[in-house]
Amino acid sequence: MKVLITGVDGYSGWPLALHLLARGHEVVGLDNFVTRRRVREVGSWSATPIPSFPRRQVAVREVLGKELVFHRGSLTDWEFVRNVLSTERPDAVVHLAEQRSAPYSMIDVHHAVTTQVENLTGTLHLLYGLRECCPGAHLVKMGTMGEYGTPNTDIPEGFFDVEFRGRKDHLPFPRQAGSWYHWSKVFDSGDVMFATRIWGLRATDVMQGVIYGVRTPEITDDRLLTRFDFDETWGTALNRFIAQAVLGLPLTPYGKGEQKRGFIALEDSMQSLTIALEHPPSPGEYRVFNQFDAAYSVNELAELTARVAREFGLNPTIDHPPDPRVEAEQHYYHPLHDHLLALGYHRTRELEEVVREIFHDLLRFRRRLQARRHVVLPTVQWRMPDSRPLLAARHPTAPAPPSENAPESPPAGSPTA
Ligand code: USQ
Repeated sequence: MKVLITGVDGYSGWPLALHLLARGHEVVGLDNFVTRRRVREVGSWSATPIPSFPRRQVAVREVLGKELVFHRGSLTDWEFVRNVLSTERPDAVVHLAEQRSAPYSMIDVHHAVTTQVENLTGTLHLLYGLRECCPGAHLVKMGTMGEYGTPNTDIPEGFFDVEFRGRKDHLPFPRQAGSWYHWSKVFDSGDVMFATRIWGLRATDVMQGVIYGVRTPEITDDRLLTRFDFDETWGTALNRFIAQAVLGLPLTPYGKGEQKRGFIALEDSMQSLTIALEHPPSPGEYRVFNQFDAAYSVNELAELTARVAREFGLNPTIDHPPDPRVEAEQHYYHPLHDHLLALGYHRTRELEEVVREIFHDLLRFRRRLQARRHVVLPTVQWRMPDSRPLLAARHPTAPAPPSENAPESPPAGSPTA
């Protein structure tokens, strides 16, 4: 099968290209390298050294003996999208080319607007491009488990049966995203679902949990490594905890640290996406996969990281800085994830062994972490600077609003929710 990967230079786009090539698929990649530029914008870099894309292509040729065709450009450019799709006519498109950082989208109005305009424009261009050039192609769209938020009920895979005032229906499960970034994915989901309905396109919307790990079986040479971000904006909590341990900094589960998320190893994420590709939906079908293996709280991640760190002679402490995000710090979390299992998916990697593997790699690149240690602590705030009354009104569990005589702002550093 011929697969177009948008965002092929990214954290999961790159190992997916290697994996599909190794399985004998034809792979075409597309990217505009904006993640590399934006990581530089926040003063950081990947802990793993990432070669330029032409060098990556040479490495693929030399190590895997395969050709990776590449188009440089942005999905926000309609002519570029139409040109790539009409030239390549792929059987499937895996759409990973989106601004993927929640904190980046929360920096200010410009970052919020850029995130939503870019993400939604890219998806709409792809949908129109598919309609015009290859309507039979299967779109595998990277969404996020964060679209659902943390409701006090189980979370189905996309849809659920509902009965209201005596009438029943099968409807999309409510979305309650937690950042402008996560909301962009919600809007994307609506657009993809609508396009399947009106044009008969076929699509899989992948509600991806947090991915962890730097290695897949195809990454047998350092030139094939994928990126590893650890700064406050681009690094996920687990990446940051491991980097903090290597740097001798305290680990930072925010607030109470009982925020739970679904997780999947990089290698198993590749397996899931491949299963989705090799079992396409029917024309007109919009299906949703909740793609994760197990849920962990950030406290559990911090404790596991500290335990594995000790095997490497490191002895990190665990700190609990105030949560810079507006999110439930303690909540029920039970999403379902049966659709992939029904297609033969099985977990192959355990969290602890992968954390150990990451330590092995990061210790080799310790100097690169040290050179950027100043970007690890959180600075991006979700809430208004003076937001206690607003939060208290919306969240019954938030501290009571200050009395009229109290100072307008809480003292610096005090928890606010
Ligand atoms: N967190 C900490 N300490 C830190 C960093 C984060 O406690 O130092 C907490 C956050 O407050 C949050 C949780 O860890 O409660 C997860 O945050 P994260 O930065 O690891 O991940 P998130 O912002 O949710 O986004 C990541 C990817 C995103 C993907 C998403 C999947 O960056 O692209 O869509 O995971 S999911 O979380 O399922 O929505």
